[in-house]
Amino acid sequence: MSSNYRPLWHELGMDIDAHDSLLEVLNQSYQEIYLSQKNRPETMRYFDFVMSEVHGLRIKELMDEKTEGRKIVGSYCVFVPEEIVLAANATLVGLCSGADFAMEAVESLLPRNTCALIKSSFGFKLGKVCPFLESADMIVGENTCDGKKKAYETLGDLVGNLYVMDLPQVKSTIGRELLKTEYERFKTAMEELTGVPVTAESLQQGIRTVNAKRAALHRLYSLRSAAPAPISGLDALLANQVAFYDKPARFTESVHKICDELEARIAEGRGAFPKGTPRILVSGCPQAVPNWKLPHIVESSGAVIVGEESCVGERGTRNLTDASGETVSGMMEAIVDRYYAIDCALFTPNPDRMTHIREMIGAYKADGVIHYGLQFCQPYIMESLPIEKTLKKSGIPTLCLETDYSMEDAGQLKTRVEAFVEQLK
Ligand code: BJ8
Repeated sequence: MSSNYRPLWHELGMDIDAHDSLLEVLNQSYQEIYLSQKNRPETMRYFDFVMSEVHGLRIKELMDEKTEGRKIVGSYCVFVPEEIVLAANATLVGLCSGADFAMEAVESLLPRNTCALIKSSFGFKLGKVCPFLESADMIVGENTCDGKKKAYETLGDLVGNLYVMDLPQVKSTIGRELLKTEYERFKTAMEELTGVPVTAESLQQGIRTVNAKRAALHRLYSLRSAAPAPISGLDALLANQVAFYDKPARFTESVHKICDELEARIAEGRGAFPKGTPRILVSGCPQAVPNWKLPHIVESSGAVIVGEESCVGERGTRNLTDASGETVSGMMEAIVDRYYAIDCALFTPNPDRMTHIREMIGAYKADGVIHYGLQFCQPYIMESLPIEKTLKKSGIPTLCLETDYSMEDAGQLKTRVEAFVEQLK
């Protein structure tokens, strides 16, 4: 990463030394995990470039957008509708929450037994090391799990521009009504932030842009059903992660380029791993940049990941929004329908998630499932128990893992994953 961007980081009020040390760790782990992979598609080079410029060129682009009068909106959850953000002439970026930082300071504000994802979002703020967070004109939090809900009360004091969106917990007529009301309120908040009214034309364009991005990812997912798998789970996860902060149109084009290459690989019978490598579906908590711990362990233990049932994966992207509406209210209904279908474990009950896991096992010819739970994440860990029971009853090997962002348990996890992979062979 070039240090040419130091003046920019200064301008954003970041802690340059702390940021340097974070980047060093990030670069090192990217080198070790990503650049050491064999049989990578050539087209992944674009994503290597994006990663090397994640706090550089991309931030420069966002700052240029701000100079031109566009607003930047940061979010922590896939319930924040990008279509509305784009329609109001703003840019949505996902906020970093995939690495531990400033943990001592974090634990003076949050209980120790808070999940790593929430702690990470606090650590990046307290350490002043996330240029996305620092450049955002509005940060959107959402009332999902209890941890996030209560943590936003404290985060609000730290960031000053936090907007909290309420979300339903039960899928019912009242639940849908609540989501609709909240999305209307969010649309108004976006219009106030940017001074740009959402029109039928801009909303339709927003829907089309986001649909195109998701459709490109769908194409990528479907190619992973080939045997041998043409791309590693690590690389596919990276594409899912980059989707949260790259320019939508450029991202879409880059994913299609990977897909073109993967189609050629499939035609030649070439894979990222040899034929017969056990195929694993990962299901559970989101894996945000730079959390590559589990896929690295799995793919260095003789297996390949063929799908992610996760918000950084298919839970976040699988549905498109109906773009056929002609009025703002008609398209807002379509947006509500699209997001209301997300099967996050915050919902009770949440049967759609089990159905989706089964569909993915079939579609990607998975030999087994690893349930990935972040320590102290009650919603996903609670759901992992019935999921494990149901899958095992159907004869699908399942391994439930609970971990955090530290590497302390890496050896122990690797032993368990290796034993699981042996079982699949
Ligand atoms: S839609 S999964 S992105 S809420 S890991 S903070 S649940 S204790 S991240 Fe999520 Fe939106 Fe749902 Fe997706 Fe809480 Fe669990 Fe931590 Fe979590």
